[in-house]
Order: sequence, then structure tokens, then C-alpha cells
Amino acid sequence: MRVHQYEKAFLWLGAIMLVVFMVALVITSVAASMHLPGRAGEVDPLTINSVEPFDNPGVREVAPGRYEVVLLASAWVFNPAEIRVPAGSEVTFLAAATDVIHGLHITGTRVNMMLIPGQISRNTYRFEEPGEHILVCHEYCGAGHHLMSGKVIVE
Ligand SMILES: [Cu+2]
Repeated sequence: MRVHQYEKAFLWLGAIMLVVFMVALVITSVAASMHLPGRAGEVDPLTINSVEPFDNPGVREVAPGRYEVVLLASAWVFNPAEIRVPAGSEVTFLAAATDVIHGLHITGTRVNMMLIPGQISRNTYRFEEPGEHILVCHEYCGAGHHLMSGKVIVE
């Protein structure tokens, strides 16, 4: 084979992979209904502080071993900044941004969401082991972005 034939074969391989990935994406999103975690509703960012449940951010036990965390992200704090749950509990995060786009990642877990003003984001995770997880904003949101953090303490 000459050099240009390898090049041609490589281009075909790339094109075929693109088609395969596109088909896989369509099958998983349309046929299997798999989506990114998140969008669970809408809320007006101007009145969010007076709308349930965001008028009272915090941790609530909704059933034995099941908790709900209502979390607000604003420049540059998470409210609540400290979340305490017992080990083995299933925690549903209901989060929203009040001003600009923020991110929410809980280290050591698969909880990773975009917090977009006007949108309610939801994600559920079971904290099996006691320990501490850091809550970080992973979307640049201004001068204090690097200070925006909190923690989840699993007791
Ligand atoms: Cu940020």
C-alpha cells in the first residue's frame, strides 16, 4: 500500500466511526430515553426565593433513609453550604441558580449538574460510606468562582 492509500483508509475509518457514534446517540436518546441528569422543571429566577421549595433551602428527610436537598446556587455560595446525611441514605438534590449559570459537582460521586437560571435540576445519589465529599462549582461564574464550594458530610 502506498502512503495516500493509508490516508484514505484512515479517513474512511473516521467517517464510519462518526456515523456509528451518531446512530448510538440517536438510539440512546430517542429509543432508550437516556438524557443528561437535570431538567426537572422551570422556575422564575426573579421570584425563586419566594417559590416552594426554594423559599426554604436545606436538607429534609422525606421517608426513612431518604432525603431531599433543596439547594440554591448564587454568586458565589451554595445554600446550604454544608449538607449532613447518614450513611446509606438516598439523597435527591433539587437545585437551581438564582443569578448566572453555575455547576454542581459532588466529588467522589456521579452527581454532576448544570445549574441554569430558570431551570430546576434534579439528581439522586445513594451515599453508602461515611466520609466527606466536596461540593464544587464547575462552571466559571465570575470573580469568586474559585471560592464557591461546600461539603456533604456522610455520618
Ligand atoms: Cu462557579
